[in-house]
Amino acid sequence: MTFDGAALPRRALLGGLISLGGAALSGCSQENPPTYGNLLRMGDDLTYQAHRLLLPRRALAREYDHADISSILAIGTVDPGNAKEAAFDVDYGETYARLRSRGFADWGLSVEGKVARPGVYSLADLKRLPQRSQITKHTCEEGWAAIAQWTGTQLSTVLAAAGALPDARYVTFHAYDAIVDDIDMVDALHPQTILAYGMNGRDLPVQHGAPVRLRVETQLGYKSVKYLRRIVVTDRFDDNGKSGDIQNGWSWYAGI
Ligand SMILES: Nc1nc2c(c(=O)[nH]1)N[C@H]1C(S)=C(S)[C@@H](COP(=O)(O)O)O[C@H]1N2
Ligand SMILES: [Mo]
Repeated sequence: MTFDGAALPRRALLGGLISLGGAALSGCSQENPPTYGNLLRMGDDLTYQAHRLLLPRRALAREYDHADISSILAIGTVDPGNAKEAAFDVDYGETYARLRSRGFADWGLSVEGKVARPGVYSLADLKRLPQRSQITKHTCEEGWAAIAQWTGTQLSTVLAAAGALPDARYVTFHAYDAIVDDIDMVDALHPQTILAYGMNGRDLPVQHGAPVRLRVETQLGYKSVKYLRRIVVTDRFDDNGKSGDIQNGWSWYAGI
């Protein structure tokens, strides 16, 4: 058999290699999550090490057929322009409401930080880049899962267009509610990590993150940040304070 990591589902790989896990992990601790050493986040360590050591970096999350598409709940913020939302931000919320009232025609995604060509990408700019559609299962940490089709452009394409520098290690996503989250370069460059502007064949609806959200198919649902406003490429880990995973009691690495 030819071993093509990209064609093998992550679950099969993890299942098949699990017996190797103990031996491999005890000998190799060079790959630690950035939360390593934080006693409250020790759960990150084993999952991150297992995934980074055992999975080929491009192993794909399972993709489904159209017939498998199910109705998907909207969780967390469902309208960043509504002041009653838990994570409402006055300035960004008002800006979001204004952008939405104009059909997001003047929305733009700022790409900044460790990039040679920082800039702002309009929806039209993103739609001009090569498109990828994927039917995947969204798994929420609250215990539900649903299958949907997501259409967008690979984050790797945008990072290449912006000229991500060699010392880039993390990508941070800022949303129109107060949410901030980040992923490392392995997940950022994964072929199924996309900036999605379409869902089930239509424009991405407001409750699911309009106009553009992140889809990280290799991690639990909360890493797929909705309502994107700004992306920052960095060379060092930031816990993102009150807006980030750790102070909200979530694992930073939520690989599945
Ligand atoms: N900006 C932002 N992104 C977010 C959230 C949020 O509240 N705000 N909720 C997260 C959680 S917990 C989940 S499960 C998914 C839900 O996506 P959906 O609303 O499209 O189902 O979005 C994630 N991304
Ligand atoms: Mo979630």
